[in-house]
Amino acid sequence: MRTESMTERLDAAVAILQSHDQGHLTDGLESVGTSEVQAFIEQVESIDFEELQTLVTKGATNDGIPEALEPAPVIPRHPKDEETFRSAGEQLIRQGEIAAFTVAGGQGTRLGWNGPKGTYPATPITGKPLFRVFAEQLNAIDQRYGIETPWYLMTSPLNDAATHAFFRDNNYFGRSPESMLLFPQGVMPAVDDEGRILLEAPGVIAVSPDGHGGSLRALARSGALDHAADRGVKHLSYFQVDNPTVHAIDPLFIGLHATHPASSGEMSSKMVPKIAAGEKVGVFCSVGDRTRVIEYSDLPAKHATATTEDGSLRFIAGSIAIHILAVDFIDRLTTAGSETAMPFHLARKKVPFWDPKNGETVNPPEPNGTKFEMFVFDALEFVDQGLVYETDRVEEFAPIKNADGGDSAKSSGQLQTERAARWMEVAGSKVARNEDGTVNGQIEILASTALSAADLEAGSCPELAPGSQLVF
Ligand code: UD2
Repeated sequence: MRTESMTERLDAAVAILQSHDQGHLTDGLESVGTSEVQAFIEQVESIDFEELQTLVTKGATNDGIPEALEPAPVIPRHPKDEETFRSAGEQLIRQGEIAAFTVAGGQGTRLGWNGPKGTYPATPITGKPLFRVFAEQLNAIDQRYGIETPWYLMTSPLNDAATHAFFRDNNYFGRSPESMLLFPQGVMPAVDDEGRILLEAPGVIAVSPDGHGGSLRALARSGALDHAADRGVKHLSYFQVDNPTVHAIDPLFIGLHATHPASSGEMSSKMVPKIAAGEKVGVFCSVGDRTRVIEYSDLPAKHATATTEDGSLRFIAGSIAIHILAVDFIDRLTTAGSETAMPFHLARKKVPFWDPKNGETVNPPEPNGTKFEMFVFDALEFVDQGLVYETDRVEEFAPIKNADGGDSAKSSGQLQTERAARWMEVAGSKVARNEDGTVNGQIEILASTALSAADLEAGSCPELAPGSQLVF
């Protein structure tokens, strides 16, 4: 039954819709129940129609690709004073100034997995889910430094409940639930080519997650920034849910971010050299005094394929979506006015919609609508000095994005094994390899055993016999 206040709210929602030429969204509303109407009102109330109107009339709010694009300067692997920076990072970790932040709100469409991506089996032998891989790393960090690292995990309204349930069912993988905050990101409505918001069903507006750039707003809105500030956390170590070899908390990277003269300590990023002009990663560029990431789909071909005198790619710094962001910086970005608003990117997509003419859901064969997403790397625009640091691909980039082929669990598993093999070899252990140099077998090294090659003690490592599996 509709209460009086609900009727008032519905009237107000309808008035808002009409004033923005979106009155068609009430089509079919008379056929749905009270709780659906309630949910519809909440959806309408959560939409920023002014913002949407601007996006529809002006298009993307990013400025397009600037002409004066230069490759961004990069801090090389093993930089000068490496040990000093690592110690500085370790000090910050020990002082409890670092939290982990995972973005896990994506829909994982390419993976075809019926559940949050973080629940996907990721390791080559024991098939540990991604969330567990990260949790075990954090457990090892906590043990080593005698701390409790806060972990912020952004879900989406589509996978939030399932993600909560997964952690509960697995006892938070031994982490204290108070140190964790799971929160859903925002959504944006999808519009048709006339700028009319699409209906998914009567009383249900078609929305999709607002991109990982929405994570900054979501951190503020969810109380995660306050949670961090209350605990004295100064920086968030940001990574995507799809990369099981990420060093969730990396002392050297943290030290560079917080204390290197080329960093303003607001936001730093890791890169790996691209292996091919067409590799699907964004590229770090310089525009004037700012660092920017230009997404692979936006980088003009003349830049993507340009080479230097020695034949290597000119725009070679591939973004592997690992960043550190200062809590103060996120706070500034999310509380200041529109001058620090993150731009939206537009993507034309096939958006299923409900057609009131025949009361049926239509699955369009061609893209029929536009979705709006923010990208976290656009925050670099507001950074004084954004540091970009080169890391090793095998060491920390083995993403799982597809069900098979490149960037699949299989290719990632091979990279995980290769990394483990290298660590073992550094420690003087024998690893069976095939003639082509690939590892002849599979290896998983537990985070409690080692977080990097330096943690394996020379002479005390097991060996990998040909064709065998090794977990230690
Ligand atoms: C991303 C980067 C690309 C490169 C690559 C490295 C973008 C646009 N592209 O490509 O430049 O760095 O990663 O692996 O970032 N996510 C959310 N909410 C959303 C959308 C995404 O949480 O609304 C998360 C998602 O769960 C995943 C990550 O962001 O962890 C990456 O998203 P993606 O799969 O759309 O990006 P991808 O792989 O095309």
